Amino acid sequence: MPLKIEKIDTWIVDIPTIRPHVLSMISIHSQSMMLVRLRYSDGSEGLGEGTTIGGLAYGDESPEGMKLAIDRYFAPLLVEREAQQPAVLMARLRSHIVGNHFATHAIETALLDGAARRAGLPLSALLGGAQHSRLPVLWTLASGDTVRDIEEAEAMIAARRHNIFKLKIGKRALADDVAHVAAIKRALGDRASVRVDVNQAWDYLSAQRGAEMLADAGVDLIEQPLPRDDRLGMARLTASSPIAIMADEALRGPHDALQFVRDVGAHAFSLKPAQAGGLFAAREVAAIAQAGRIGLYGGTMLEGSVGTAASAHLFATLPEMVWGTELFGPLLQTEQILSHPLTYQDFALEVPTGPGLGISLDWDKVARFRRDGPSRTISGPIAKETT
Ligand code: MUC
Ligand code: MG
Repeated sequence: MPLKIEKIDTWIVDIPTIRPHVLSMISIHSQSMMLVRLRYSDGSEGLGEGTTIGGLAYGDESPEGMKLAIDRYFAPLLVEREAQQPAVLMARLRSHIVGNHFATHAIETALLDGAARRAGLPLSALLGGAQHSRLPVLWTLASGDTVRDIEEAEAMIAARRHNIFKLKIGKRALADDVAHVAAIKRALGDRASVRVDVNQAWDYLSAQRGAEMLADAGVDLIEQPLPRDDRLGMARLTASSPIAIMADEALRGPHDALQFVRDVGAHAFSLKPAQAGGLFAAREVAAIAQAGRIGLYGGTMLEGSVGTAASAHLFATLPEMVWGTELFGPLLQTEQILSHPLTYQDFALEVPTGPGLGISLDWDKVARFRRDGPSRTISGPIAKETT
């Protein structure tokens, strides 16, 4: 009997954050994750996640849009199809669907999770094999308040959870932002690396001034200072900045990565599987970065446990993440929706080792945080909604 996908379920879960998370374009108080589950004809399953930040404030896909795209357009292309080879199904999707990188990533993760679980292997094994069992993880200080941020950083260092911090800036005047960052760096000194993420908020002049001022304050890196389409500005800034410049929002897959290596330049790439269009597309971005001698950093869209585990499996297969990772999404949420939470200790995330993503959802928690009823795909009604 050929293996088939029988059914695809999608849900949105909304989980509150432990405190407001203030970015230049939006402040969030809860995180919304679109979860997808594939059910196969042999009874096996695969899980995936599509998550962004602040609805449509960060990128051009929302959790609601991803759910709709999968229910209405992806599912009919997959259900009842022979499903032994994920690559064949992904090629089918790509020939019918343009863009939709986050939804595509969620489905690809679920296909790979399913295949790896059936093979009894961790997902990293399907991606070539893990070279690392632990990944260094930074923490983002983004309460919007300097004193609170310093207290938070001190608590993280004391608990040996994080000693690299990223500060979200770009919302306030440049001088105020720099004063905030400098106060935090002064308080932490050599005990921590401090970086900033501007999330595209500056113009070129502010970025040029900002880079000088932040270098004087002891900051190590500036992430996406300019609008994502300002390639000329990024090129000039990379050439002149006294500290490292990282591309994030500007990287929407291998073609952007190639252009950066060829024409623009950056000192570092934030590798985000969802932004790239999937784990394999992100691996191509990583390969291009490596060929272009650009340092890698494991980025996040503040995914929950499923998406974070997927990224961890990919990042574990890469030779070196020079700038570490920011796979802390589940810790920003009040609860992890897993039977056994991901392990963070000694400044690192332990890469799950069980079959597939190496995690299992706690269905009671999923039910508690689910926004609406389950979707119904063309294969018929769902027998039991929460299992
Ligand atoms: C981003 O732009 O990098 C990652 C960490 C965080 O606090 O926000 C995200 C998005
Ligand atoms: Mg960023």
